[in-house]
Amino acid sequence: MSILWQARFFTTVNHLRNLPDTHVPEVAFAGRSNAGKSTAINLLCNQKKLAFASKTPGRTQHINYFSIGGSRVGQHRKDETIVDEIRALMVDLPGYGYAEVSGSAKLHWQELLGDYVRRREQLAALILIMDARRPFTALDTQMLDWFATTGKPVHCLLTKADKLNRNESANALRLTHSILASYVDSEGKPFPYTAQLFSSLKRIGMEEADQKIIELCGLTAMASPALAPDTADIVPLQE
Ligand SMILES: Nc1nc2c(ncn2[C@@H]2O[C@H](COP(=O)(O)OP(=O)(O)O)[C@@H](O)[C@H]2O)c(=O)[nH]1
Ligand SMILES: [Mg+2]
Repeated sequence: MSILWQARFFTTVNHLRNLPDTHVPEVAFAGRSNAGKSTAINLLCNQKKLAFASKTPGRTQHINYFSIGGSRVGQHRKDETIVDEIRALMVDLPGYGYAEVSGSAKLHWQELLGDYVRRREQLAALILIMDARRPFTALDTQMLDWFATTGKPVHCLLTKADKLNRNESANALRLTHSILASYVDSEGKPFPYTAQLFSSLKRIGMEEADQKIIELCGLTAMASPALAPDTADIVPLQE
């Protein structure tokens, strides 16, 4: 059981000015619409309908917040004592690149996404969801370029890996690593960017994604106390 299974709906936001006044780390999920973002969030949180998954892409034009830790937050989110118990937030960003969204609405959302990822201080990391068959479309690159200005970590989930054979999967991952490695800071140091293969259908990469998200949310110690080194077992060497 993962701490992500505790995730519950927190709030929906339509404008940046309405972003919650919370102070816990948030990890945002971004990706082209239809890349498999909602399905991945639902699977990782072990809930069927937490994030809205749809065969009609582009319909979820809101920023949806899910909280981890804290009870009854959905019903009592004005109550500060309860908001204080929240440990982290998962943020489901609107999918980009949906062809049938009108020009002005598309622009509104592109700008909102760009502003959010560049300016939101609480944002600790980005999970970039890309179809493993076509990673780094122009809009994915734009998202990464925006976020790169912050120097914060990115973890890429190459989804629908079940559609690729072993060789194709390895190539997709290699391509992704080489593109990520091209992001360096002013001293030439690589950014903290990682990537993995993922499939909601075949449950490929679940454990790795779970651990990575928990780590990026700053919840590692709390989530897996059993994995902490047991110092009692370390016997000093005798001379
Ligand atoms: N084969 C396969 N299909 C998937 C996978 N994840 C999602 N899908 C399908 O891709 C479509 C879009 O998924 P959705 O999660 O709504 O994408 P979103 O727009 O990024 O939130 C749906 O028809 C899903 O059933 C996967 O891992 N493998
Ligand atoms: Mg979705």
